[in-house]
Amino acid sequence: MTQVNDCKLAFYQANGATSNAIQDAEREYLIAVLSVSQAIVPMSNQDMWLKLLGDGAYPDVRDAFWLARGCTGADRTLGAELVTNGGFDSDTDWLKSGGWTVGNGTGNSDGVAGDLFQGVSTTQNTDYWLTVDVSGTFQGAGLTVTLGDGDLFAVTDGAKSTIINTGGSSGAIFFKCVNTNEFIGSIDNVSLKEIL
Ligand SMILES: [Ca+2]
Repeated sequence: MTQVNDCKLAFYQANGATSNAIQDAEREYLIAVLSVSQAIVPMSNQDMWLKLLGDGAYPDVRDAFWLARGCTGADRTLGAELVTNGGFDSDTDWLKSGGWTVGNGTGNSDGVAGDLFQGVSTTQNTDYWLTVDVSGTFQGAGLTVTLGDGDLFAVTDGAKSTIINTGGSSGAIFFKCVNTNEFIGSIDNVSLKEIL
């Protein structure tokens, strides 16, 4: 049994996947939000599954973990906010390509392939705590996020928090609809802080 901050590894299975598609993880983990001394009660929430991606279509993907329910940044020591206008209060600060727009207080993708991004002051090979609210429909790789040239995450609906690493580059944070209609929806309340 492995403790991860306030969570436990509660369940593990190899899912018999036959491809390295990003939505088809080769190994899956379930993290239960309880202390070590408590019994483990797995929750029937897809967000609790941690999917370890293979080295197929996304060879630079390492461990893509979405932690939900209780695994928040509150138990971490975090640096200053690095994202400007993470609430999309105005159509400023974010750069857009393809079908991305900023309006109605959110960043919005109409499904045309492209990126929503901004430069952030980060350090190479460093972990950051990313949170974002996501709402929309997903196909293929769905909405993906990158920081520098490091981790790439597939994002699904809901309020998301995760560790993201810059890899060998410092620089921008990207929200991507890589191919047509992979993400149609909106994001809001983007936050990125260094894990100190
Ligand atoms: Ca907003």
